[in-house]
Amino acid sequence: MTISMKVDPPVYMFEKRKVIDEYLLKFMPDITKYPQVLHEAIHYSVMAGGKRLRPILALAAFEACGGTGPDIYRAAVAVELIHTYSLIHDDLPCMDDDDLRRGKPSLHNKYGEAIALLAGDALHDFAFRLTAETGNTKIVLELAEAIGTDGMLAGQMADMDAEGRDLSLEEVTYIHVHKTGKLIRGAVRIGALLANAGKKELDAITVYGEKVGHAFQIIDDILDIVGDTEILGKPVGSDSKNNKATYPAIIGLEKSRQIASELIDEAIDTIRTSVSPSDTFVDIARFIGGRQM
Ligand code: GRG
Repeated sequence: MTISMKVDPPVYMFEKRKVIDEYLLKFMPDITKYPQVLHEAIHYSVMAGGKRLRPILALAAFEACGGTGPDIYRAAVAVELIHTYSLIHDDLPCMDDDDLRRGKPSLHNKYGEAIALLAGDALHDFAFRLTAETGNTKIVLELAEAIGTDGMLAGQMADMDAEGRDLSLEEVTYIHVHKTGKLIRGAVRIGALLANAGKKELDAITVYGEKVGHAFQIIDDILDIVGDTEILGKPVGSDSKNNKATYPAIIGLEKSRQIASELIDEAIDTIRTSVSPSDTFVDIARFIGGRQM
């Protein structure tokens, strides 16, 4: 498989994205209630679009492990709310200072920095409330670990520490695996844990999440150079503007494409040999490998 080829999202992703959007609207706060402006800001960011990749992966893992019942929607929405929270804070002037997100002005541009900060905080609260409502403490812990100081926050901190320094590929990999990979890994594990997956399935799904999560960020680095701002909904060239160490900056575009492609193939192999014969995971991995958005 070549990952420079455009791969459209599989039908599964279109269908589940619609379902996730419905549940997002259902579980988010009432926009007419005080503090309206904060609730509006939350809706603005969450409903601005987005691929809904992480909640879709949580659903796919749940289904592949034979899960049933509605709790998965609370868990999947929680993961998307945390993801949106990370995007809002990542765009702030004190972080990447990006003006565009999901094709619209980033939240602090529209509502100001203070509201953007509080909207992120509120999304964190809503996310943990939703996971707690499932009564499954394993997934509450999984989410906390995915974003904590050994998860996404560690990646963001390492990313900030790296500014103005030349990094090794190993150091960039640490950033990618933590900043982006841990939430994707957490998403599939949350789906599997909620479905009471056995050890063999959970281990395979974990490896799948790690590999597609890592590939996802390498492709993000590539798209920051060769992507299209309109399709991506965020500015290209942000990494070089912010002097970020990326895979292409260290090893070039071709080698970066090759490593991402290998990670996708490995993720597919893992899932084919260890989890039920669903093609959903394979299709999603291929989409990640060939994504233009
Ligand atoms: C939320 C715990 C927590 C901390 C905030 C700012 C920060 C600390 C972390 C930044 C994490 C971050 C923004 C990583 C980048 C991940 C990434 C490649 C995002 C783009 O994801 P897509 O393409 O976006 O799935 P859409 O818009 O489609 O949802």
